[in-house]
Amino acid sequence: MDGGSASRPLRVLVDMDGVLADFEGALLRGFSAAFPGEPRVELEQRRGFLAVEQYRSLREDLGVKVASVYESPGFFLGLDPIPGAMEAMQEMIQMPNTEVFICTSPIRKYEYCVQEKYIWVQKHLGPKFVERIILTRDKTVVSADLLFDDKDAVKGVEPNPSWEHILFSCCHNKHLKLQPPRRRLESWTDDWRAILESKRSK
Ligand code: T3P
Ligand code: MG
Repeated sequence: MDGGSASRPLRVLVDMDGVLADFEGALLRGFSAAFPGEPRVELEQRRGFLAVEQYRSLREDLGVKVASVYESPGFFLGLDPIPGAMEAMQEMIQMPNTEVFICTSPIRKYEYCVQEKYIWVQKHLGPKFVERIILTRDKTVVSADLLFDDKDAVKGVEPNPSWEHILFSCCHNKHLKLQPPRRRLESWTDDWRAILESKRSK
């Protein structure tokens, strides 16, 4: 069912880092290149959303070192697309009765990150998606039906966000057991279309 012309369009928010753009892969590569002699956290060993905390737990000074990688100019621009993500977004934006937005947070040291996120979207998804960027440190105040996000707990000032958070699988969250009714999307080859349809029929 496509929702029909009388029904309200389905509004979908798609996170950027960890969902469209491979933050973790680039971080490990960047860290290894900048600090070749230092211990590193392989992707299979990643636990917890913030890489800086896991590196700090290895050795105090490694936190600052790993943060310097994603705070550097060119980091966010150089991220690889997550497999299947660009194709899924191009398909989603064409779907009838569907409104898709990219909903992403800048890092605190925003100088390069903000501009580079815009350029990345222009380069990999095109100008129509640049029009659809929502840049915010608080996703709970944005209204939508769905949010695909790799962060295990998306928190903010609104205790009851309008969207259902679908946890997008990423190295740091793969091991987490979700309490029902929470749902996951394992990858963009998994059935994201069925998740959209499940919200339309409600
Ligand atoms: P996004 O909202 O697109 O996932 O925190 C700011 C952005 O950087 C946010 O982007 C998430 C990403 N990020 C990580 O994915 N891991 C980290 O350890 C940090 C510091 C940021
Ligand atoms: Mg993310």
